[in-house]
Amino acid sequence: MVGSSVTRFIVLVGPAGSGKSTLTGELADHIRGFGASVATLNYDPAASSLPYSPDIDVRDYVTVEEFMDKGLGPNGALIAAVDSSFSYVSRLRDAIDDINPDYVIVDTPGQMELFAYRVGGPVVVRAIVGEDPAATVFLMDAVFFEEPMGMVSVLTLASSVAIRLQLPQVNIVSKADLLRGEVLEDVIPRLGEEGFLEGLVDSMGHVDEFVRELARSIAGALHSSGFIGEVLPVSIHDPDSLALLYAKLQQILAAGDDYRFYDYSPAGGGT
Ligand SMILES: Nc1nc2c(ncn2[C@@H]2O[C@H](COP(=O)(O)OP(=O)(O)O)[C@@H](O)[C@H]2O)c(=O)[nH]1
Ligand SMILES: [Mg+2]
Repeated sequence: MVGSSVTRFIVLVGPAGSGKSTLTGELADHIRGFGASVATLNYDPAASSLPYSPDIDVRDYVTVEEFMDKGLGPNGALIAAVDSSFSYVSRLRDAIDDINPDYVIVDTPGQMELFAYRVGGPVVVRAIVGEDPAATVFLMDAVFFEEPMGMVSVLTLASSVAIRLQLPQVNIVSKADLLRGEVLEDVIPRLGEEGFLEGLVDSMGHVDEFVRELARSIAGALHSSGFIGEVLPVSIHDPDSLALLYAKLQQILAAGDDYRFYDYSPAGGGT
């Protein structure tokens, strides 16, 4: 890989606290261990301290404080900061090109409206990535996998991000070391099976029937569209899980347009 001129982008997206910044550092180290060069890009203008030293940092160009000084609250200031960072995107891209790494891992803010609803986040990501291969890793905190409604709700959010970013997306359960053994063994590996998630929704007691039917329909659509393929459990305390994530990403990022959408499993026929 050394001397390769193609830079591949791994964009980590997920709610605040889902483990993006931690995974940025750990995954970068892991990939470097295989001899590839990795640059980390912090795109969170509100990050106060990071568990890794970013090679490129949006905070060198824009901070939330300057927008809070103009009277915006923390959330509004963050969104304004990301929107305004578009003016600096070419400088960030130049900084990446100067390093010319095999991979760039992009750490993003946890304000989900940036990537699930608004156009600002996706526009910035597209401008940074350009024509290079890129994939999203969507982090779903293990806590959402304790009951079926949590799973449907966080997978729906994951699908909103996929619709907005329009990149191949790997959905991971982060902090998988916190999962109960039975969820890890009997639930996560079966999420891609037809009817499995709907079955979990059906098996719940004490749910309003309208809500049950809504969750059921959404689960069905997420499955039949091919969106819920493989959901990868990942823990920074389990190097094997990082290896598996890296293998998935290599598969997607090397394959280019053949893997344009989610169905990147070898058995899948694409969408
Ligand atoms: N148990 C466990 N904790 C984790 C893992 N990854 C991250 N964390 C913790 O989750 C918290 C939030 O992580 P952070 O990377 O700041 O999340 P971010 O807001 O998405 O960037 C921190 O206390 C991390 O130490 C993991 O794989 N397992
Ligand atoms: Mg963070």
